[in-house]
Amino acid sequence: MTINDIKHPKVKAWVEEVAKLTTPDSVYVCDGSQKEYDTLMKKLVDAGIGMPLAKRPNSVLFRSDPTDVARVENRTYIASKTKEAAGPTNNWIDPEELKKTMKGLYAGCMKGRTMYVIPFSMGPVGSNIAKIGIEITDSEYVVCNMDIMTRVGTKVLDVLGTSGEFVPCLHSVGKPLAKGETDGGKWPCAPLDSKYISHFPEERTIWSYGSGYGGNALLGKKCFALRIASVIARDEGWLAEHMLILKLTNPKGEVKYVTGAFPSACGKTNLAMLIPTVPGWKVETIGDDIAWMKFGADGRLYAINPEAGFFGVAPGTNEQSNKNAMESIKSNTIFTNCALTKDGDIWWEQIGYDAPGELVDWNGNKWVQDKGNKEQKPAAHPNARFTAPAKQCPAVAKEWEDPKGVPISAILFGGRRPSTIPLVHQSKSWNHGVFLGSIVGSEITAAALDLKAGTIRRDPFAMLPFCGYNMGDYFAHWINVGKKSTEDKLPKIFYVNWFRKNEAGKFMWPGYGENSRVLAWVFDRCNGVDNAIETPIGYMPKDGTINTTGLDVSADDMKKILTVDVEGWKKEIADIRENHYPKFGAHLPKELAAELDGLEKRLNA
Ligand code: O2Y
Ligand code: MN
Repeated sequence: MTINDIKHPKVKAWVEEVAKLTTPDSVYVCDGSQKEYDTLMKKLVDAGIGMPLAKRPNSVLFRSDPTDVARVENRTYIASKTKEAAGPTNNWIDPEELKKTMKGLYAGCMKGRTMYVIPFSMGPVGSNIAKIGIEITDSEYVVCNMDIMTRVGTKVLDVLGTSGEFVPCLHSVGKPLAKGETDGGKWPCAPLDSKYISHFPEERTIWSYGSGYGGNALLGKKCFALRIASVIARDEGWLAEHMLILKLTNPKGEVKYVTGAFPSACGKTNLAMLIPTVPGWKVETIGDDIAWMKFGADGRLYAINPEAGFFGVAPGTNEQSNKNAMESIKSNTIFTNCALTKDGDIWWEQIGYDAPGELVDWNGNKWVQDKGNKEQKPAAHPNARFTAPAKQCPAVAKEWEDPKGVPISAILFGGRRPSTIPLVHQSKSWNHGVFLGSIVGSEITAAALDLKAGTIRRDPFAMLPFCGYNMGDYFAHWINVGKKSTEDKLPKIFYVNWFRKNEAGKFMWPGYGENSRVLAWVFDRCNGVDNAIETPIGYMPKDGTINTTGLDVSADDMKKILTVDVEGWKKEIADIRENHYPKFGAHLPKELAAELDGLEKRLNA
């Protein structure tokens, strides 16, 4: 389609304005068809950027530039009118100054390229929880990924009509081409210090420049569905969260829906696709990363997954850790920064089998596995990814695209916490649950490249990199959401920790499918089963109410991970008081200060 097929005057005017600034060779409006996807993918393959995989039908491997391998948190900006509106946890730049800088970068930046206009819906097209965005990009790789991750094309323009609301999302890889110049088989992007991932919350606009990778470039995901949507949700009274959504069915066939917020690299995708080890229980997937939740007329929160695909971390994904993900990526999948085998398949660390002979690593170099060499660089980048359609997941729930969303019974918070936090505890109330969300923290792993491994980073609600406004005001929004309904209708809130370690540094809980034992306890708790005791930190499992049949955890370890660590919690409180809550100043809701005091009193009683 061409610009003339756009019937929405505001969209058309914006597209024309961007084309004038960025001077592409041509402009193309995406219809979202398979033919279009195939044509663009062929263009990428012909340009030597994408490599078709003989072993996986309709699947292609990409290698990015080594400077463009992950979200760049230190180049991500919330450019609200004031610094205070962005709050203490976001990078802020004055919006006018930032626009001036970026307009300078955008001027002529699409020379030699096609400018693509992608109309996309976050959420089922036409759902009253869904929202529409228009991404302009000069990257065919981005169009193909957006095709998988969102709903793209003519159907979206139809819903938008001539006056519908949309979020403008402008993206360029920041690598114009001179006359006759090509990318020469290299991933186009700009140097690190001219990458900008910018959000203008008051205008509900996104400008991204210089990166072609993941969350920096697929603007429907973290930029729109979390940073901008969290601002819209605050203004409209709903929740846009960094949460998986799963459907849990008990042996009697009763169903409950659960969301879960876990910082990046805590296994959200694995939990969303879990295969229970407890007989008779079933987990199905609604979403693995983002949940938008709105109140229904019945006072319950209903969640949709705004995405249509999975952008999952490849290393560590295998038949044991996530069989459903392995099934989902057998075809029609885009792989980025994985290693390539001689016979045209992908390989990555912990894929479950040794490298089958000589590989080409994510840098494009010959790589032969040397298991004796602990210093050997990985063949796949630690943040290598697969982009796969959600409908290919064998565990996807039949209602995953229900435009009404699914009613949520429980919200889980969690993080990688080697000590203190028990396997599971339930909040005493909504506000106490908001307190638990506000103190979420996680041990840093290698995946967060710009942070020191082994330390705990507080990541409230797992939204630290994704909240589009002042985090103190975000806490207040959660408190206010609780006032819109009653405790019996609001989801119950739990804090889980799969990552407790013993003195020798070994995990005490096996995780993965065994987490279904905790999900079963949560389910029963939501059903009013008498399976908990009240403790100073909240409700915890009564002895014997977590099913341990066939579980390989000693009684001693079980006791340790299900006991209140009073001294550990006292240290936690001191850290929250001294280092965490003061950051939010007057924006910290008084309800959370009261919850902290209450917890301390109960622990000292
Ligand atoms: O590194 C990136 O660009 C992607 S980060 C990501 C991708 C999928 C789901 N979650 C995340 C995250 O960082 O939370
Ligand atoms: Mn995520």
